[in-house]
Amino acid sequence: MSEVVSQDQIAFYRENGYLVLPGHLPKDVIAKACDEIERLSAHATNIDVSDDLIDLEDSHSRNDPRIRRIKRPDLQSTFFNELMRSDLILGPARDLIGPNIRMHTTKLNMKKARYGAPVQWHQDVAFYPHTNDDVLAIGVVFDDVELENGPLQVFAGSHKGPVLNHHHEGVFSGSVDLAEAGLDTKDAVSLTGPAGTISIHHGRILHGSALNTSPRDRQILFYEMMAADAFPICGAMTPFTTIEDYNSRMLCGEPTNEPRIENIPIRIPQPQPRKTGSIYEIQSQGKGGLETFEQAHANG
Ligand SMILES: O=C(O)CCC(=O)C(=O)O
Repeated sequence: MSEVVSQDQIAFYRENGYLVLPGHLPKDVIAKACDEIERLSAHATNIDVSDDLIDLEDSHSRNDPRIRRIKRPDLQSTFFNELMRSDLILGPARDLIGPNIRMHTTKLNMKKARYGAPVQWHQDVAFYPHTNDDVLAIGVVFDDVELENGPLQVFAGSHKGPVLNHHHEGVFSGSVDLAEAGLDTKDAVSLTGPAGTISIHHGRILHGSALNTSPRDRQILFYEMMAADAFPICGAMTPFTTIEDYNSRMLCGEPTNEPRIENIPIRIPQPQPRKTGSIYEIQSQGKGGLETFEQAHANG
């Protein structure tokens, strides 16, 4: 018996590697989340460079604050921490990867109107390979998301394929060259929906999102998690200091020290690039770097 997701939806996720639950969050939760985003964003007016709390767009200044990402909202906000532990988020996750779940990380990608940064094509497990495939990310959108404001895009079914090359000139660059992989953006599915929609994507699905040149924001919060018996492979970008610290990231169910090992494709994200602060910084050191708003417009 599933909690939230129907058997058909579970079958869809297994086949395609993603699932969208439109309008999943109630309106009062969305309103509170927007207040929290505003509160956490205020910090940007006091900083010139990215720090542990906020990742800034290159064009940021204190007078014209431009936030690319609010880092670890679960640590900065009781509200976002409680939301992560609520049935609204864990119900669908349990339906897909079972009762014992550990958090990997959280992040709130802002993609603000007119300049919000793109995220190049990648697979999450290229950053953090684990011993089995029960790894997923839940994306919660706080704006109506349509084609124009940079929805998350996925290649349906790619979670069943290999982990693609995420290296550039011998160094991990966190991004895939679509042409090299024989893929075309036009074949990607855009995960759109009204504010409060959640998307769930498999750790191995190829995904990314475009620059937001529209007049509307697209703020998305990712809760990344895995089955408790999925353990990071040596070399993964998963912080692992002690088993106590690792187990403190349990979201529900019981931890284990018996990893479940599956015969799945794996690549190790090593050697690491010079700057590793966020996916944006990692990808900016790859082929072509990150396209900025100005470059996109210069290119028409
Ligand atoms: O914000 C997005 O559209 C995608 C973000 C993403 O895939 C990531 O941060 O790993």
